[in-house]
Amino acid sequence: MTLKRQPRLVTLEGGEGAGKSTVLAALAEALTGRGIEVVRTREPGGTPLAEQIRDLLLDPGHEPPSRDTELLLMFAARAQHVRETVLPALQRGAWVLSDRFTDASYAYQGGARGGDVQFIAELERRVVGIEPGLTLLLDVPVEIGLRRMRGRGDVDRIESEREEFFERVRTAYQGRAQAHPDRFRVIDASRPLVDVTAASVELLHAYLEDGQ
Ligand code: Z5A
Repeated sequence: MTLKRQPRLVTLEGGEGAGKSTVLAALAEALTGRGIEVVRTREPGGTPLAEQIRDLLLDPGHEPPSRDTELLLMFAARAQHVRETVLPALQRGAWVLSDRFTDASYAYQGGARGGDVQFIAELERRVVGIEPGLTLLLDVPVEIGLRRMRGRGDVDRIESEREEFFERVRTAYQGRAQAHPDRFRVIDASRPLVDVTAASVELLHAYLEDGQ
């Protein structure tokens, strides 16, 4: 079973402090400015149940999940998100902008935690079944991203990992982008946020002009 590409599903990926939140808002504005209906969402999360799973995964107050538990909870949340939020929106003709999607599991649970990538691919095929038409990877050196993130205050369970962990996340994301050049666009997110946002919006416009 192959993944069904969804041209109106656009995902944002990147390490910590890459600027995804700001960029996502600008992309949504660019689409609504063209009269397009947009659903903004995130992973883990995006439905009430998936948001509860997010809390289990990220709240440092809970028992730390094992590597497999973390992976399976990410996919449990994603299964719910895809069925209850993403697919219904796409089916009615809306665009979906998601702050992270399956590539994050390859980067964090695969690359950084050393999980079995074949198993992740199997879960992706069986549980998700779809892939984005466009993925913007906001790529920032780990040191810069962590400085930004820590400057912001509260850190969740995964954010409190060591620097090497985030280096592995970055390397895995870069590998995903190289392996899927047809849907990935890599943006240098070490620049000022206004430039990162402008570059991202420009890529979205180019994607729209290409007729996706
Ligand atoms: N996770 C996983 O392990 N597996 C999965 O399959 C999925 C997720 C889907 C989600 O938490 C966590 O779950 C995430 C991956 C894991 N873990 N970590 N760590 P989240 O959604 O809360 O975490 P996040 O996606 O990393 O959020 P973030 O750190 O907030 O990233 P961001 O949205 O890219 O950053 P931001 O809020 O836009 O910016 C952060 C700060 O940096 C803020 O103060 C900005 O003003 C500043 N910033 C951003 N860009 C710039 C630039 N260019 N210049 C200056 N300052 C900047």
